[in-house]
Amino acid sequence: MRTQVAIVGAGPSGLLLGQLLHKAGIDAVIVERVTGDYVLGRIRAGILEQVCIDLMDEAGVGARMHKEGLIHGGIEMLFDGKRHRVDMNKLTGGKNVMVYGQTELTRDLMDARAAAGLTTVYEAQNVAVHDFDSTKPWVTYEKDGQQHRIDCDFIAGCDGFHGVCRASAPRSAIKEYEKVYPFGWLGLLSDTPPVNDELIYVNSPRGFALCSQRSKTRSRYYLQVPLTDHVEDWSDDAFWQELKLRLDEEARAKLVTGPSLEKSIAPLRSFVTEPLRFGRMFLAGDAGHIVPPTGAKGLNLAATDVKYLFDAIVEFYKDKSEAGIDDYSRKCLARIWRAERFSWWFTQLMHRFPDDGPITAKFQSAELDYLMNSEAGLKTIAENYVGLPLDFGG
Ligand code: FAS
Ligand code: PHB
Repeated sequence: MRTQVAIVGAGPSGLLLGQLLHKAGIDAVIVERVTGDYVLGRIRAGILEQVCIDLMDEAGVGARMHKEGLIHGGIEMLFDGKRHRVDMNKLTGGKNVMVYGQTELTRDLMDARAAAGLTTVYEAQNVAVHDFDSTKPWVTYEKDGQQHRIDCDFIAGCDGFHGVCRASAPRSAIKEYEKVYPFGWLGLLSDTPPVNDELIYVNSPRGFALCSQRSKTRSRYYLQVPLTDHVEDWSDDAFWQELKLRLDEEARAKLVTGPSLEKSIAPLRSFVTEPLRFGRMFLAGDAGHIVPPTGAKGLNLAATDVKYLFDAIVEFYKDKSEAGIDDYSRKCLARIWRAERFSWWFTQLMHRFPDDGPITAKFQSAELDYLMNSEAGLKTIAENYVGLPLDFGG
């Protein structure tokens, strides 16, 4: 098989890139390790920044997102028993975020790809990438006992943190930065009305909690849990009891509990690969970086990588210029490190670290108190949470 761009991974990064390329008349094939249902079954991000919303519109798949997505102009912070609202819309001159689950965004992209009759090979086994340091890279995979080869001009490594593309880059050419956090997030999805109109980020003596949502009838909650915990250790009742202990009186009274539709524990890490380009192979999304989900940046960072890669590939074919692909890594990393820094800072501020003494909790209280009572403090949270402008810092 021959194509212009071979995309490894059919998560949001791969599907969004494939859809944008299709709209620009550039041919791409996606190879994915698991089934489409398995991809949809992974419950992940919930918050879209404007840059992600705009990209979905540019890809021509934004209709349901605009119909069902919920616009949020603020978030609430709960600490020392008191709630404070961060009015992001006012503090950023009118910017908002949208609540629209990654599952739904992925479904919209999958449906559009299928409707256009584009090739996505699911359950592709032993995917391998070859000769990406030449101008004639190729990808191989096995399916139904047959070995297949895809000759291409570019390989887009959209295969997530555990993918094959980053692992295939020469070790001498890659530098990896990593910080693993000493706790995880236990997430629960339920068909219950959200406890609050907007998200509530909680720093409680028992640990971090987050009250999020997917719609007016579907809620997503998270609890900070020790890394030694297993999801089977947590019954639904135990989850709801612990969440109540971390909330304030008002939220406790309003909380509607119900059976979990999904429950999982996600580890937290900060991770960045430098560079993101290896000849004709480009890493995008979680294949190149991971953030702790505290700042709701993971999916949104993936979207900006895809935008930069898409623009570079279009420029290559339309203008016969390699300027975009030569600048891809630098452009992505500038934005990635800013989001990594915010996600790390917000995680340090809102979680209880097992090795920290009681004084750290006092530092956190003092910092949160300062931030909530300072225009500059509120603004720094707001402008990072809604997403820094693409041209930030020039
Ligand atoms: P993905 O990991 O989503 O997709 C990569 C795809 O590549 C997968 O479908 C995988 O099956 C496939 N693949 C892997 N290896 C392959 C191979 N060798 N061959 C072919 N295909 C291969 N972000 C938030 O903003 N908020 C959250 O709450 C949040 N929660 C998360 C929870 C978990 C457990 C994880 C892992 C991530 C979470 N994230 C969250 C981040 C998440 O949303 C990612 O940013 C987003 O999925 C990135 O999308 P992709 O880059 O497409 O990577
Ligand atoms: C979610 O709804 O899954 C979500 C929202 C905000 C975050 C992380 C996850 O910071």
